[in-house]
Amino acid sequence: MTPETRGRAGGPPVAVVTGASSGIGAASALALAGAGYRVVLGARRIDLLEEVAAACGGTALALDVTDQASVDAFAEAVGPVDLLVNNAGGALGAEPVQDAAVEDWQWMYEVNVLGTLRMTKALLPRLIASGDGQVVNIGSVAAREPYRGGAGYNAAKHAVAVLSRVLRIEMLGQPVRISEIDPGMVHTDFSLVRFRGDQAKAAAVYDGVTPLAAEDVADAVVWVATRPPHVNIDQVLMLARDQSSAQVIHRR
Ligand code: 8X3
Repeated sequence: MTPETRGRAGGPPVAVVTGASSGIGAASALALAGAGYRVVLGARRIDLLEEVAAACGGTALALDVTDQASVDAFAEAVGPVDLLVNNAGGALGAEPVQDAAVEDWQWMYEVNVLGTLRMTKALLPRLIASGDGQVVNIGSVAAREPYRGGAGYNAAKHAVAVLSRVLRIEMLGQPVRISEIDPGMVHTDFSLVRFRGDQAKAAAVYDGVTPLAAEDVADAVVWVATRPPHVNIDQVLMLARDQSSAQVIHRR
């Protein structure tokens, strides 16, 4: 079923994408617009966000998922929603547990876990009311396997995965689907953020590897979103051909 045959009478279905100013969020907003959705884009960097929104004919709204007042204002401005893509997230630091900064873990928990919770709580009644609602949570291979230096991000993404799976149980009997897409290495500014702007460290992550592109993950978002209403794609693990698990990577 295509999005054109879904949504409310008289208009296309509405997709909300968080973290939509760059990377997987921006690519997903563009791809969903191409698939017939009206897209509402949320992110903190409003200048960048407006450029992406213009490119996909969508609406840009300032959003900081770590701030309840910002989430409330965003939700107030959105209107009806059919699809929520919880993409805002990220990693900070790759230190061993012994050297981990508690503040880094707090930020990762806020943006990945509580951000997903805040957005889901704010929009779930409208997703139910749509008659065919969906939540797509962008997770990570880090939600599946622990890796050296990954504890904070592993913990946060494991928590997002658990949230997805519990919500899946709780939504049984409601017209809402819950999906989790877990990418491995994707070439975005993910590593630049993780390594606090250190270009050399960020580049080394992708050394000799062809990682996934943000558009590859966006493809999966569209595919998951456009299955017929009775089909729930629960989990998608997607890795580059050069990567077989979090730490098993072929480098040329
Ligand atoms: C990003 C994948 O392996 O760098 O979500 O944590 S990884």
